[in-house]
Amino acid sequence: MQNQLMEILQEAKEQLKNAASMDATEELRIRFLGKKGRLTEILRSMGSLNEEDRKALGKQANDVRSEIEKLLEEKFLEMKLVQRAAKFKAEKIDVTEPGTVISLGTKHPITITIEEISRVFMNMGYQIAEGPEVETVFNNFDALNAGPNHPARDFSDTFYISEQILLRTQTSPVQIRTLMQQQPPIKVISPGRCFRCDTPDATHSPMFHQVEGLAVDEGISMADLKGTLSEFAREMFGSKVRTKFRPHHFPFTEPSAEVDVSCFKCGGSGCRVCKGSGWIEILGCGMVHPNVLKIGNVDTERFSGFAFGMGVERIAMLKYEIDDIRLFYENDMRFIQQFK
Ligand code: 2NM
Repeated sequence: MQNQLMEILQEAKEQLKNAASMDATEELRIRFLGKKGRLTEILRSMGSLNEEDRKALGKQANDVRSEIEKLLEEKFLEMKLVQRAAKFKAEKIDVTEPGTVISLGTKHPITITIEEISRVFMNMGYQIAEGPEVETVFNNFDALNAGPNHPARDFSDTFYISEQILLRTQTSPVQIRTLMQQQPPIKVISPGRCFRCDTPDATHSPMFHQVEGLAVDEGISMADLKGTLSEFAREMFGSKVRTKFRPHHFPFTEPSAEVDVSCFKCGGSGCRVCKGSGWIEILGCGMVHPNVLKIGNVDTERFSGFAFGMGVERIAMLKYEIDDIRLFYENDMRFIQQFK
C-alpha cells in the first residue's frame, strides 16, 4: 500500500503538470482527493491492518494528501493567472485606435444666403427684426395699404387659418410691428419664412424665405434708396455690377420700382444666367406709402422712408446657379454639402 501511495503521488504530480485549464485541474482534484477518489479508497481499505501499520500508513496517506493539496493549490493559482491573462487579452482596448468619425452638418444654402444679406445691411447700421409666421390679416394686408378688394388677399393665394388669421405671405408684417413699436429713426431688416398657396415647380414653393427692409427718418429720399440698394448689389454680386431701377407698382410703396443688376456672370453681354438679356431682377422696392407710415403714427410731414423686399431662394439660385427651388427642401446631403 505504501507503494500505491507513492504511485498516486507520482501520478498526481505528472497529471497536474500537464493540466492546462481550471476545469482539468478540478477534475484531477476530484479524481485524487474526492469522496470516490484514489486516496479515499486506500484509507477505507486500511481497516484490515493492525494498529501500528494503520498509524504509519495513515500518517503517510495524510502526507500524500497534503502534498497533493499543495500541488493543486499551486495549479489553481497558476490557472487563475492564465485565465486572467486570457481575459485581459480578449478585452484589450487599443486607445491609439482612430475614433469613430462623427459627420458634421453644414449650413443650409438658404441660411448662408440670409446671413450674407443680413451682414451687408448690418454693416450699414440696420437691425434685424423678427416676427411670427402666423399673422393677422390686418398686419399682412390692411396695414400695408392692400385694401379689402386687393387681389393679393385672394383665398387661393393665401393660407388662411381663420377669417382674421393667416400664414404671412411676406415679412412686411414685421415692418408694421416695428413701425407700431418704435419711432424714427428706424433701420431694420426682417429675414424669415413666408407662405403662399402655390403649386411647387422649378421656381415656386408654398414655403419660401424673404428679407425685407425698412428705413424711416427725416429727409429720406429716393436717392437714399438707390444708393443703399446699389451698394447692396455690389456687396452681394461683386463690385462691378450696375443697377437699374424700373418703375413698378406695389400697394405699400409710392413710387415703386423693381431692381435689376447687370449680369455678374457675363458682365452684361448675355448668358444662360441672365437668359441673354444682360440683366437680372433681384428685388422690389419703393418709398413707403404715407398710409403705411400712418399705421405707426409716424408724422408724415416730418418723416419719410423707403422699403424693399427680396426672395432669398431667388438670390441663392442666382448666386449658386441652382435651377430648381425644390432642391432646397429635399435635405439631400449631397446637395447641401456643396455650399460649405
Ligand atoms: C417689397 C417691395 C417693396 C416692403 C414695404 C414694407 C413696409 F412694411 F414697410 F411697408 N415692407 N416691405 C416692400 C416694398 C417689399 O417686396 C418685394
